[in-house]
Amino acid sequence: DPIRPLIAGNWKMHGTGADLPELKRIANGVDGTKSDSPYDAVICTPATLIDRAVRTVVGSPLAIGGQDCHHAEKGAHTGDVSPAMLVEAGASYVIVGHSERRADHGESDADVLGKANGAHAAGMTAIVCVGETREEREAGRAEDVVDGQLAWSVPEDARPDDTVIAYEPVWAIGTGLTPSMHDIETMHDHMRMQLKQRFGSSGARFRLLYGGSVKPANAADIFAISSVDGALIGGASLKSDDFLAICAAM
Ligand code: G2H
Repeated sequence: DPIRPLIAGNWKMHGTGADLPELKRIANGVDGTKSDSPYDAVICTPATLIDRAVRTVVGSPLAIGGQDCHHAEKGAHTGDVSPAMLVEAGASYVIVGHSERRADHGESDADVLGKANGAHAAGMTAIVCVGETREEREAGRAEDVVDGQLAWSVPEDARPDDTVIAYEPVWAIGTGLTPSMHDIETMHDHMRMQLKQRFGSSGARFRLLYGGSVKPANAADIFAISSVDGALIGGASLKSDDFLAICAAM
């Protein structure tokens, strides 16, 4: 069977009640019904919006996710949100290890691993982000860096139905810069090989998303790469016209 693509939006720290009509337009425009749409789609909103977002998109094929979670189910962790809390709010996916969290909050691979495990324990699909910085790429270390992140932040018992990998080169995020199609293909092929080595035949089934300045103008080229199984979209997921144009390119 072909891998079912996933188109994931990451609203980052954008999104209040005023954005729910835009979310509704996304939900209405995403193809098909849950059973026959040609791809899965999710928008990861701020935690404060999840409950209302879920109620806004109910009945549509669009899922709602979170952007981060704590690893534990509950406890004395002021300001944190647990995986179980996201699930209760209605999230079915959660992004973990986004480079903005790795950078802004000093999250290590071990932290990300814990969050992915917590997400799994709560029944969510974890979208685990990996990707090199510009300095690492220029030093010829991009594949080594991504290998390390995959090895140490993807759980040992990860499965293709509970774990998605998003390759987001840090220098392509929100900058308008994208790697060449050849560079994306090379990295995705490399990640696929690593996952097969580690997980055997199931390694061939994980969804590998590309993220970093995906927009309507480049989506078709990116989706044409056979080892790309979807996208993680930041800025262009905030506008229904852009997000739906990217979906239409799948
Ligand atoms: C990368 C991406 C979404 P953008 O962070 O995760 O954001 O599409 O704005 O580069």
